[in-house]
Amino acid sequence: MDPTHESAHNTPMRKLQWLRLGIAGVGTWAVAGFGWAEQSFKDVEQAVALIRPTIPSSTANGIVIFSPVDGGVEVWARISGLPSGTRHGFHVHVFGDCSDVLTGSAGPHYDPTGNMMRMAQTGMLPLGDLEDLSAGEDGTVEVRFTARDLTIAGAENAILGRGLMLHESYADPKDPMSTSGDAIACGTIGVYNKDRTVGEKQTEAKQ
Ligand SMILES: [Cu+2]
Repeated sequence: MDPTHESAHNTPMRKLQWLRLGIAGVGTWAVAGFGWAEQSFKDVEQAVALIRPTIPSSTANGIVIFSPVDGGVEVWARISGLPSGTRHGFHVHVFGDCSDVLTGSAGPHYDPTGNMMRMAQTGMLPLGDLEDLSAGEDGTVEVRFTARDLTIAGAENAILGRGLMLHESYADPKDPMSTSGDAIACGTIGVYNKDRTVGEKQTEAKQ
C-alpha cells in the first residue's frame, strides 16, 4: 500500500470522521428502536392511499388502508362523493403516478402473475383487480375485504408505491365487452403511519 495513504488513517481529521460515523450509527439505532422509521421497504407493515378526483366532474375521495393478513392483504376503504347507488371498478395499477391517468400515467392493471394473458382459459383476473366498490344511496362506501396473493412490500406481488384507481363503471363478468371506463379517482399507495392510527380508529368505530 502507498505509505502516504497509510499515514492518512491516523490523522486527527480521520479520527473525527470515524467519531461522526459512530454517532450517526447510534442515531440510526435509536430511530429503529422507536419504530417510526422503517429501514427498508421490507419492514413496512401497512400502506395507505388517499383517493382524490382525477377529473373535474368527479367528487370521489377517501382513504384506503392495506394491512397484511394470511394469504394476502386486507383492504379497508372508505370513499365518499360517489353518485348514488353506483358500482365502480377498483384496481391497483402498475405505477403510482396519478398525474394524468386518462393518458395512462398509472399504467395498466397490476398483473404480476400474468393472469390477464390466461384469463379466457382460467377466468383469473389480475391480482390488482380488487373487488368492485358499490356506493350507497348517500354516495359513500365503506368496505373491508381480503385481496388474495398481494403483499404490502414483500418480495413478490408488492403494492407499495403503485397506483390505486377507482373507475366510473365496472367490468361485468357476464359481458366480456364491458369495461370499467375512465378513472374518476386515484391515489398513490404509500407507507402508512401506524403511530397515528387514524384509519385504525375509523375501522374500529365501525366494528
Ligand atoms: Cu383500473
